[in-house]
Amino acid sequence: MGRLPRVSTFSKLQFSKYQGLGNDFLMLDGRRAPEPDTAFGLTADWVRELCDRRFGVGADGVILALPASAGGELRMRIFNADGSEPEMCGNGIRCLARFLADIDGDGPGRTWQIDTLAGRIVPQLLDDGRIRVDMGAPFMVPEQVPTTLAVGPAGLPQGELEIDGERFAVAAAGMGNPHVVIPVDRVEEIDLERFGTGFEHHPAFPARTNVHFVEVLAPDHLVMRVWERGAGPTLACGTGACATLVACHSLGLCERRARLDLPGGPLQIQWDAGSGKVFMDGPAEHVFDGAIPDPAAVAAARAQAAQRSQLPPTAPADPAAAVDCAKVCTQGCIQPDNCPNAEARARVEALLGTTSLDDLVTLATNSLESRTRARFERVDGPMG
Ligand code: ZDP
Repeated sequence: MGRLPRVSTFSKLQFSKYQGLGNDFLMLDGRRAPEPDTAFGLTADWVRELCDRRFGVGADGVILALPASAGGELRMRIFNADGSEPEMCGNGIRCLARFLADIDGDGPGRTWQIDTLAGRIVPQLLDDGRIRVDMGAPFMVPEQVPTTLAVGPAGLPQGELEIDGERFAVAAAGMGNPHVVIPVDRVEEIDLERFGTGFEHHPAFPARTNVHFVEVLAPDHLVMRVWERGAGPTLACGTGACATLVACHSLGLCERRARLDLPGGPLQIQWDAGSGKVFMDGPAEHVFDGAIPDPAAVAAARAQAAQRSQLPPTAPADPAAAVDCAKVCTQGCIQPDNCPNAEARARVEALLGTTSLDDLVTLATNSLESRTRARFERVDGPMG
């Protein structure tokens, strides 16, 4: 895993970090992105680098706010820490609502019509600062989860699965993304590392799955532990909490409205009998703002570097042969395959290609200021 390149070398990409019950995300605002589908030049590799908690910024995922794609106000794309792109995310869409409210200065009552791969999702800012999300109706038809488990007596995909020699009675439901729910007597006794990945990659789930062990404390109070598809153990999963309530109510284990305790804190979930929709209430908090090197600029420079490393070693530069680009290459480089200044030119092109005029001016001003300061210090000794 490569190190993230220095921000100062490339133009910057502003991001903000938000978390919902410790499920944390890097938010990028691309609502005015000219090319939404390639906005930010994000690749799976780049998402993995960013989300790495030691070599990167660290997060469970990356969320993009983009122009609408299906008649909504905007579109949300989410990427898991492993670079995969799931259909929906519950804690993430609450973080997105809080992020937009913070940027645009929205207050309680504000709702957003958000297009996602799981359809239209509608978060609303509540008076107490939490966010209520209309998560839509759950998916309980095997193909829609997707799962190969057949619909059982409880009206949703059910069955027995064996993981690492242990048999578990499970149920499955979708919230646009897949979830397997495993009722157990005591969640804290479950070896998540041993069983989590086994369920995530079980053939009964062709698109992999999120995994939730749940213990019923009371008809309106459940406690769960989460192993997420593409992220591993997390402190909370909003779509998972919704799927867990739907599964547990269908199995007759809880009411249609319950508090779900996750390692990161509680969510209030309600499965409305009339509309068939699931509603989730929970917090979302800003953590910090930062800047990362613009992936497009880094990719361009890395491609250049890779290209250069393939070039046959150039004859040692003959100073006599040194070319003054400014004078000679006015109509473009005269020896593009062997230009002694290729490195500098590539960096300038990358910088010019991805830096706004304002940023360029700031850069120039800063460097002029620091050079002037240095000159004065050389002449008169350090400034008091
Ligand atoms: O479906 C998946 O691959 C999930 N890992 C997506 C992220 C879900 C999330 N944790 C949530 O809260 O629903 C953001």
